[in-house]
Amino acid sequence: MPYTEHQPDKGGYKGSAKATIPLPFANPRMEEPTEQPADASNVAKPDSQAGKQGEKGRVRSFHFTLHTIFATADIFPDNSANITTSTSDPYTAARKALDRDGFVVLSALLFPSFDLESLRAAASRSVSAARSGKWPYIRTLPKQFPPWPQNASNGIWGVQHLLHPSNPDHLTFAKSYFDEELLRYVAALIDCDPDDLTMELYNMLVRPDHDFALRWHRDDIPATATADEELERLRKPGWHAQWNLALYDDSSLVLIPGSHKRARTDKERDADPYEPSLPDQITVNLKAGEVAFYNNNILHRGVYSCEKERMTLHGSIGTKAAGTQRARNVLQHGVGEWAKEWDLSQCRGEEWVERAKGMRERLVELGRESGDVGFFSKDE
Ligand SMILES: O=C(O)CCC(=O)C(=O)O
Repeated sequence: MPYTEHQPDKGGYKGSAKATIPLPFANPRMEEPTEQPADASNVAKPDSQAGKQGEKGRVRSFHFTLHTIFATADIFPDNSANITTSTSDPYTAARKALDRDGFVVLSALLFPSFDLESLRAAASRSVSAARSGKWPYIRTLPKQFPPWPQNASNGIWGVQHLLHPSNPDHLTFAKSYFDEELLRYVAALIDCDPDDLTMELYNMLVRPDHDFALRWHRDDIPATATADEELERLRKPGWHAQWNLALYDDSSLVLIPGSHKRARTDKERDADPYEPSLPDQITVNLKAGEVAFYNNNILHRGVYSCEKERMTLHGSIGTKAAGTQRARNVLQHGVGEWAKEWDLSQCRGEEWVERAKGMRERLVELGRESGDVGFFSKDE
C-alpha cells in the first residue's frame, strides 16, 4: 500500500532548548546479589561530572561489596545490562527491577534472534527516506509530542510507523517487534496473558541534525499536575511496556530512578524544564543490541547530539486489559489509521505472523472502542 500525503501526526510548533550534559553513567542494579558483573572495572566511578553540575560535594564510595550495591538505592553500576544470560528467571528479575527502579536493561545476548545487521540496514534506509522527505511519518524538531508538523526544515529526531506496510522494510522491523522472546518479556513486565498483548507503536529515534533535547516529562502526566494528581495516576497500572532497542550505542535517555512511584520533589517541580542536572538522574547507557524497558511515567528526558549516530528502535506493546485507558497515548500517533488496513495474510511463512495477527486485531478493536482520543499535549 503506498503511503498517502496524509500525515497523522500533524500539528503545532513550540520552542525548545539545547542542552549538552555530562551525566553520571549508571544502570540498574543486578537482581541477584551473588552474581558478579562481567567486568567489575565497569562499576561507576564517583560521579565527578555530575558532582560538578548538581551534586557538589556528594562523594560516593565504591569500596563495598556488590551486595551493598544492590541494596543501595542511588548507586547504579556503570556497565550496561543488569539482566544477563546468567540471571536465573530473567523475566521475574526484569519485572522486579522495572517495578523498583522504573527501568531495566536487558543484555543483547538474551535476544539471539535480533539480527542487528539487517536491522541497521533497514534502519539506514528508513532514516534516509525520512531525511529526504520520502517518508512522511517523522518527528520534527523542535517539537516534543505528537502531532508533529511535516515541515522538516529544522531536521528530524524520529521516524514513525516502522511497521507501516508502505515501508519497504516493515517486515524486517516486524520480525523484531513480534519477536517471541521480546514478547515473553513484555508479557512478564505487564503481567498479562501473552494472548492479550496488543500491538501499539514501533518508531525509531535518530540523530538530530543539530543538538536537541526534550524537556523533563512524564509521557502521560502533564507538568501542570498537582502532586496528588501525579500520585493518583502513578498508582494506576501502566497497561503496557515501552522499550528502546539500540542499534548503535546510545546514551540519550536520561531519567531519575524511582521517580515513577512518587510525585515530583519541589526541586524537580521548580526546575527549568531543560535543567541539565537534577539530583539522582542517570544516563541509560545502552550498548548496541541491548534493550531498555522503562516506565513511561518515570521523570525522563532525551538529550541528543547531532554528532553521534543514533538509530534506536522505540516500541511499546499493551494489553487488552487496558481498555480505552491507554488509547490516547497510542492512537494519538496515528497508528490506528493504517493498522486496520495491514493485511498480514500476505506474510505467510513467517513464524511471527500468527502472533502479529492477534495483536493487530486487538489494536484495531481499541481504535473502534475509543473513537476520537485527541492528543496528550498538542502544542508542545
Ligand atoms: O530519546 C529517548 O530515548 C526518549 C524519548 C522520549 O522521552 C519520548 O519520546 O517521550
